[in-house]
Amino acid sequence: MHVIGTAGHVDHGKSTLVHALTGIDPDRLREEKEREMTIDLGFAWLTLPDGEAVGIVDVPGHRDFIENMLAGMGGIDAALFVVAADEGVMPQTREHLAILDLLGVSAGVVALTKLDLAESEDASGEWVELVAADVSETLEGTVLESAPIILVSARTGQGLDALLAALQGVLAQAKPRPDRGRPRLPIDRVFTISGFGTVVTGTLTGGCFEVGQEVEVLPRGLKARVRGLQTHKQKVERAVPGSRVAMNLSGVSKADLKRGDVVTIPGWLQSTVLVDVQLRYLPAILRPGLRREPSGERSGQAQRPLRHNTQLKFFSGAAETMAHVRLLGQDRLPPGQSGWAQLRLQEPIPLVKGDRFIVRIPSPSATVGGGVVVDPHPGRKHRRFRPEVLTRLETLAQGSPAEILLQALERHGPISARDLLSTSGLGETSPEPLAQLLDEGQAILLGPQVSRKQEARITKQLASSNQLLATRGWWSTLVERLSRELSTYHQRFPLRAGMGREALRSGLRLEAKVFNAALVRAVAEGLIVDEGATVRLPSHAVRLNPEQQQQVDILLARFHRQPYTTPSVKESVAAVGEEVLGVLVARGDLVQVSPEVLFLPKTYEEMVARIRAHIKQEESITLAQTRDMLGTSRKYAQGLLEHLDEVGVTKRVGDERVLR
Ligand SMILES: Nc1nc2c(ncn2[C@@H]2O[C@H](COP(=O)(O)OP(=O)(O)O)[C@@H](O)[C@H]2O)c(=O)[nH]1
Ligand SMILES: [Mg+2]
Repeated sequence: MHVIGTAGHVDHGKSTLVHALTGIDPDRLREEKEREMTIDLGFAWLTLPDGEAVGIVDVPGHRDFIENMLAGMGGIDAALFVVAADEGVMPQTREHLAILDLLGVSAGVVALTKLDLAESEDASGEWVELVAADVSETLEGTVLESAPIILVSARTGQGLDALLAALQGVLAQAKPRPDRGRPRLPIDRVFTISGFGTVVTGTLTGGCFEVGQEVEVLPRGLKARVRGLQTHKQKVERAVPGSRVAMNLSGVSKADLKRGDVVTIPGWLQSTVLVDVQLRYLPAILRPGLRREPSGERSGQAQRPLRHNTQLKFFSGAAETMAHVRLLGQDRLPPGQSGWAQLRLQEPIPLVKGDRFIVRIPSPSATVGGGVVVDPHPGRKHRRFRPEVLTRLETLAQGSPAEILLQALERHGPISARDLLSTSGLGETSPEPLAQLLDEGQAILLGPQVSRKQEARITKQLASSNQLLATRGWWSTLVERLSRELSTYHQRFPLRAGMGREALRSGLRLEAKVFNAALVRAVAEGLIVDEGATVRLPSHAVRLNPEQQQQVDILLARFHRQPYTTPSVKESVAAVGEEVLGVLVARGDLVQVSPEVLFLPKTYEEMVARIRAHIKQEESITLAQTRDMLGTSRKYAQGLLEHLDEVGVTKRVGDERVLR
């Protein structure tokens, strides 16, 4: 699943476009309706042509509400960057673009909207061409540099299909949000619903939540329980990363919670007030209200260098607080440059290494920079000019070997340990990071199951082996797909013991090597049962319905009445159907000795014993002797004897059978 965020100047048609694409009006507040302007975040969703459901966060464009906009940007996978074709690039076009750039939202589509208006003013289309060229130039050197530009009108519907196709295209490129088993839901709304109680919403990253689960809300560390989950107004048992989630919480009241708090699982995430960051300072203050000069000069004002000890407003996830900036290694950070800094936050915020943030000057408010959290818990105030402090930050920013490995594993999907180590550039000589990933459960081994302790111990051999590894997220997705495939199959074919391996493999679209290894682990974990040629869910058992059972009872009664001259296969099929007869044979309720002949197992065993005994005494038996001894006909006796030859009990010598 993915989430898209809108961006762009006020009144450029973002909300109207979202409405046209989704049928949902994202402006939900009364004040928004009255002022015809988005003030706070709005939410909608749509289904792409390929069937993927995508959440949309619609943000306000007005300069007074940039901070509300920031609360909606955390966790988005792609931007729907809107520029009105009649007006072109405006101040918040630039400011929102700078924010997307600082947050690293690299997937996006540009919608040049209000095409109908632009064309009614200039039918030649030259104006629109000029605006498009200007937009491309504005995007140069930013994360959206290569984003497709689509001409649309929300009013006439022109270009909307092309826009959807383009969104689908960029999302297909965006890698899915990883499941690291560490879910975080930064709260962007809190409300109550009568009869349900407290509900929070947000964009989920890092892991899944399940109904019934115990959760913790940071920074206050409140304990709560998940009473219900929804994605796009649909109830779900499990919410997945990269989706919009509404979570009904018990154990906390609305008054306990606010925008910016983070819902997570207990025991791993801690709030912090001291953070080491890599800070990028924008080249120019994106001061609101400045128009683009006719000469082509970029809007904005030359910025003064950022001084040590400056107070800035800090935004990350959906949270905001004041931050005191301590520059490390320099006294001033020149415009357009990056540097190390230690931020002291006024209020604690739960942050994780790699989190992005934005900083703004408070008054007159404007976005001045942003960056990446390098160490959320440095523990103490750094000496500002110590080389070892800076070296440590540089190393941290590059990522630990385990992080590099995990990223490579996320990119590649299941891969052998040896190939993983070599593609990530770490080499077989350093199996420790691999052991760490296995220890933490971030990576798992496919193939025979081993305990975590063993996993760590065998890492050394593993580092040079072909044993396949996968991320925990890949595995849990696979487990879900596996059980979905099998349960669909069991529903369709309730009388079959299981699903053929090959059919399952092609349903899962896995290469044989990965499939086989994954199946071994799934069997070992008891997720599926291996029936030889087929596999099934542990819960699946072949069950006859009452009508089928009745037909079976009647048929078996006939077998009991005439055990040696039994109903033929043809008659049996006529009585219960081919599938049910297959079940009876598979279960051993009947033994099939030839294409025509079936016996009850008791009769079969008795006949075999009598034939054996006869041969033991007389050295051999003929077809006629068998027929007479069993009081049956030639057809049955022949079927039985040929079957016994085949399974190796007897051997034919001329017209007689002897024991093998
Ligand atoms: N003619 C025309 N008007 C549009 C179009 N899209 C939006 N508008 C109008 O432009 C105004 C601002 O739109 P809105 O969606 O609120 O802009 P936002 O501030 O970017 O969300 C509204 O009056 C819309 O009806 C369009 O494609 N064509
Ligand atoms: Mg709007």
